[in-house]
Amino acid sequence: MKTDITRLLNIEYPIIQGGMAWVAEWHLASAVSNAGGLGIIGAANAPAEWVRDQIRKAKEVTDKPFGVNIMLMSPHADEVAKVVAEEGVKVVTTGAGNPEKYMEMWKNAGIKVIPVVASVAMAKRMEKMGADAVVAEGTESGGHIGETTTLVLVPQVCDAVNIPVIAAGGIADGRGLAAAMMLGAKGVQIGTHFVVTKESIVHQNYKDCILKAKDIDTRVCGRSTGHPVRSIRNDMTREYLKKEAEGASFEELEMLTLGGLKRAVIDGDTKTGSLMAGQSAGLVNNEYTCEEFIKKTMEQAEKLLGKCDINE
Ligand code: TUI
Repeated sequence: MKTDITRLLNIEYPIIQGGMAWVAEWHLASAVSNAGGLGIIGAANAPAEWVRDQIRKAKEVTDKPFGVNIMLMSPHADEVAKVVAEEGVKVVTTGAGNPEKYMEMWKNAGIKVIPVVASVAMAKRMEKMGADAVVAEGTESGGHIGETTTLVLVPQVCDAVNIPVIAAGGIADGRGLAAAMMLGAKGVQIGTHFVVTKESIVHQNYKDCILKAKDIDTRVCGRSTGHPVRSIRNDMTREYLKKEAEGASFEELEMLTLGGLKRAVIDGDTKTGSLMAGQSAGLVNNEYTCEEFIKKTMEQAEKLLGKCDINE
């Protein structure tokens, strides 16, 4: 399936992997790229030299394009922004903020820039600033989220901008991909399903929580602090939401989530860890390789779309 996104990014399938903190490292990113999607290394809060090392490791095992996600709240964002330009990364996605100040440097380095947005206003602003595409991410997503659902955000963003739109949030199979295309998207970003793939280095306990999760098993913590984060419900989310309802301070709440993602991903601590995942966790029931998952998703989507290439 060729779309504006496969052509823009020089990839086979219009599937890009979410830039998930701790999860999206070089093993996963290179596996997704080798399977014909766009793998992404998630810089999250990591230092710039860690990101440089990850980029070099990915280059050793794939000659396909891959990207780096820059989490704009990171204290290292300025240095990471320079590293991606120095290392000749082909695509940058950004999250949790406004990447305007880096745009000129990235464009001069020939990087395709794809900000993740959660609103129409931000999508329009990014187009004006020279973005090559946007990811419109609905509130169904895991991790740091906006308020609007994918079903209503994606068509509104498609109406508002002329650059290609990639849909994200709640997409975990070919039905989601086909539906996103019907809303006007030219591709999808998938996070949660990639967490449980065979190539993902995430602790098995975390994978099992996603595999077992049902439709109603995620919670959003941190609405009161302005940084809402979706994860699978556990002791940590229960405690957090209780404290949040009681009006606990930002510092007190932060104590509960500090280091929580590392506890989940590396230590497999499913009680106090931050098991970030989207509402699509209820749709994720199998541990495929990245290649199996991408092939299965494409086959299902193409069947549903009647094998007609609606984006031609
Ligand atoms: O960034 C994400 N998802 C994330 S980042 C993250 S890292 C983290 N780690 C530990 C605790 C908390 C966070 C985990 N998940 N998704 C992309 C995204 N970007 N969603 C929403 C936005 C967004 C929000 C506001 C994009 C732009 C924006 O604009 C703000 C502005 O400056 O106008």
